[in-house]
Amino acid sequence: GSSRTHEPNWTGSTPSHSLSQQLHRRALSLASVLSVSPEVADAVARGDPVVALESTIITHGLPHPINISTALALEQTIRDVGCIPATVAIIDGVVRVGLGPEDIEKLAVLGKGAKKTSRWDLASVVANGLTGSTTVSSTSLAAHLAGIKVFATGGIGGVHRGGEDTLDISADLTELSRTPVTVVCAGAKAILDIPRTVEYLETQGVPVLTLADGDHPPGLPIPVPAFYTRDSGVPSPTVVRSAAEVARMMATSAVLTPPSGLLLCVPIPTSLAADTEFISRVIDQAVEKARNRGLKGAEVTPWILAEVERESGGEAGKANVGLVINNARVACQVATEYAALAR
Ligand code: PSU
Ligand code: MN
Repeated sequence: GSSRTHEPNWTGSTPSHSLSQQLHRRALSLASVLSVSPEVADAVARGDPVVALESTIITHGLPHPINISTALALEQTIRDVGCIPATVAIIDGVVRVGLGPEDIEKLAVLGKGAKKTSRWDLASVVANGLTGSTTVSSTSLAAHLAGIKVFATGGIGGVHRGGEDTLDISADLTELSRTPVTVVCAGAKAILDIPRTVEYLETQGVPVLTLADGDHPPGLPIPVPAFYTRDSGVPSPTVVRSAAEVARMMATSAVLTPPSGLLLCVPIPTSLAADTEFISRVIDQAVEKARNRGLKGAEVTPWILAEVERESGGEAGKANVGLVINNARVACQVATEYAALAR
């Protein structure tokens, strides 16, 4: 006969506990769903530079067997400059940060048999004990939970062409606005609407930085790069000239504009870049085909990427592998500068 608010009693055995206390007692510990490899955990604890890597590029982004060689080469590139790589994936219902070569090979062989997993379906894949690859959004999230500040990938997701009607906007963009990790990429592929992608990042308060390199013609404005090519036609909102400058912005953003991350775009080196007219034609045709097939949701990006690879006759694949390695090197420089600042 008390006047206290009625609360459901889940177990019938703990009537004195509030619902929130019961939920809390039943909650999983983070450690039971997220496992950080000892090597990565030690490096993070010491404040040494660690660079996270995603796994959707392994399962959905690149064909077998260059997905294996690229994933292993990425890790080696990071080690060669004295940093620790942390490839992220979900293996049998556990988010793993820091994979061994056997896990990488398993994912590479699974390919599209692994579930491409963003923040959206992360809890469902884990709760069901499945194996999945992580996109930029879920990799950033896992990296942050593990204490990692920098993440290297090829291209990020963005606003799809026609996104003003479909609202197909990658979860990568909103993740950047709520997770303090710097994502190093070569821009967004021109399969996307790059001007709207940059607009959306502005709305979400995500700094968009482009690294100026020696390949830029002097005197011209620096554009946001477009993955296979160096110029999307969109001027970069911010231009940076060194990894140290990026590290200072990360430190500033951490205190002034939390919890947002930063997007660092690294233009593809001129020697690897695809011919703009050729690749635009291939991309336009692939996007049109995807539209005619009525593709929706998570399958859109991998389907278009595979079509571009196929139709470009090797041109796209060559660019792809080279630029991811280049991005990993820049990510190491940023992670090293940030680690030095934080000491
Ligand atoms: N863009 C690429 N290569 C990729 C991807 C995007 O050039 O491999 C992958 C990344 O994992 C990215 C994801 O996070 O696709 C975005 O998918 P969606 O558009 O469904 O959000
Ligand atoms: Mn989408």
